[in-house]
Amino acid sequence: MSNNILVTRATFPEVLDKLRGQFDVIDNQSDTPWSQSELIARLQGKCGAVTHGSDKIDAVLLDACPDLKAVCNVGVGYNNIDVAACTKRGVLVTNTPDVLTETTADFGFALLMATARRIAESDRYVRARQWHKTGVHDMLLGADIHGATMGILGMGRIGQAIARRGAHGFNMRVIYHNRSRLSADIEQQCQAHYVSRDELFGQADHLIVVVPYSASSHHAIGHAELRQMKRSATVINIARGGVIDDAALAQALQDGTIAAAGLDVFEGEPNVRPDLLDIPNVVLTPHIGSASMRTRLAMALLAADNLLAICSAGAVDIAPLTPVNPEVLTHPLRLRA
Ligand code: 8YV
Repeated sequence: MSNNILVTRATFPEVLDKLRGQFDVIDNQSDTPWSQSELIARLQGKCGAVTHGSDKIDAVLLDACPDLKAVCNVGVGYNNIDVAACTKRGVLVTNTPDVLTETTADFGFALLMATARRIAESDRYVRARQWHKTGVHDMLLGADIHGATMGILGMGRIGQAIARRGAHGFNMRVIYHNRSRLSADIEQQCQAHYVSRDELFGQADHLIVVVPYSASSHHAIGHAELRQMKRSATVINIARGGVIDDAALAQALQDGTIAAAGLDVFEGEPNVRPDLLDIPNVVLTPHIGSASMRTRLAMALLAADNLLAICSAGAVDIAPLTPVNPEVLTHPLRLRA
């Protein structure tokens, strides 16, 4: 096995130091985006890669990079990777769950509060020197968080962490919809009640979307779902662009179908629909859900540790910490030699 690896985006010095202890590393500290063909060219002769959401790892790339054995993504989501194609070719995929759960839940809550209480709009108002009279009784009125009904679409680790914040910190009624219902124990810990999709959209005062992106969650929220919601409702997307139909959302915000939205992720990011940029009742952030100093470092170190576990010279047990397709391990003949 070669001892060469690729780190596709800029990362922390301590992550590179750790990797350089074992591998010959090609990095991208200038953070220049690479096209698919540039990525393929740079992956030649590499046994592993630390990848990011912006890297598309598909069958074409895998076939063009026969030495590649491990794809260690920095992120809990991995919809940039064709996992089935990796598994078929014996390529291990890893992600970075757990280390970002609480940080991302904090952010989801922050975005909810900023949206419902119109904080970004208020900031723009003050900066625009429009605040001329104090004590105006109906200035920038928003919606309460405490005591409201929080709807969560997608009840994985991050959804559960948001539910705990809502139920225990803000006395919210928490309802959720998920592919599968949680155990009674976890429902109890989160104080969360399972409801149908229709009930979720119909009852939520604040809807938080935390469902992973896949073909089946594409446009899970579009015109029809938005029309089911209360006119006073807010919608928060910290999952992935494409789970919400952004065009339908923009229209719903403009015509008052819902009250407000907070978006950290977008279809086609970093490009944002121009109409969203001009709508006042939407808070926009540039995909920073996991972006605390400590968590981004922990994510990158976990990706590095996964790569070390898989590709280290002389590794006896190939045991990545957080594999996405561990079935590759149980078919050692399929693991690329
Ligand atoms: C990004 C995320 O991956 O974990 C995920 O799935 O979406 C984020 O944390 C982050 O931008 C790291 O590059």
